[in-house]
Amino acid sequence: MKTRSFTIVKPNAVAAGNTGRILEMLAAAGFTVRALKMVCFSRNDAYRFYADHIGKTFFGELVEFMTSGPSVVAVVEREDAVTALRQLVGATDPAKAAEGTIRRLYGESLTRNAVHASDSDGHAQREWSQWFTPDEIMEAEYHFKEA
Ligand code: 3AN
Repeated sequence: MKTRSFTIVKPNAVAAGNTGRILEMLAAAGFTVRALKMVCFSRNDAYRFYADHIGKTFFGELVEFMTSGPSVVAVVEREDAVTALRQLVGATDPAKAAEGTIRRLYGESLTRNAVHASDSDGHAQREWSQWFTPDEIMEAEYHFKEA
């Protein structure tokens, strides 16, 4: 069944000019983009998005990084989207990520690991809802109408 996941091209990958290459990898892996935009995480956004990590040793560094420049957020769709996206993205630590994964190619460190991929259907929905209203997510049935 086709499902959706949520991804972020993080500030290091955007700043390095890798957004296009990462979107190309998503398309090549069979993902359809349903919503896409460039955003700047505020500290409040970062605290909300990473609420589960508040208090961890790396949290301060994570907030500094995520607020350091623009990110690109997207809702993507495919068969078994959450699992397929996690596979394409690779392990959290780019040094341990499999050959050919996005983090292996474009990640620099545990924190500056180039992309985010939701870890469950429930989290995916919660995460994209932080950035997109239902109206901003294009449906498969959507057709452009004559003015
Ligand atoms: P993933 O994004 O692979 O699901 P999470 O959810 O465990 O990883 O962590 C969220 C984010 O926090 C990671 N994408 C990474 O940027 C950062 N992070 C996780 N673990 C560490 C760590 N040990 N040191 C520094 N940053 C970390």
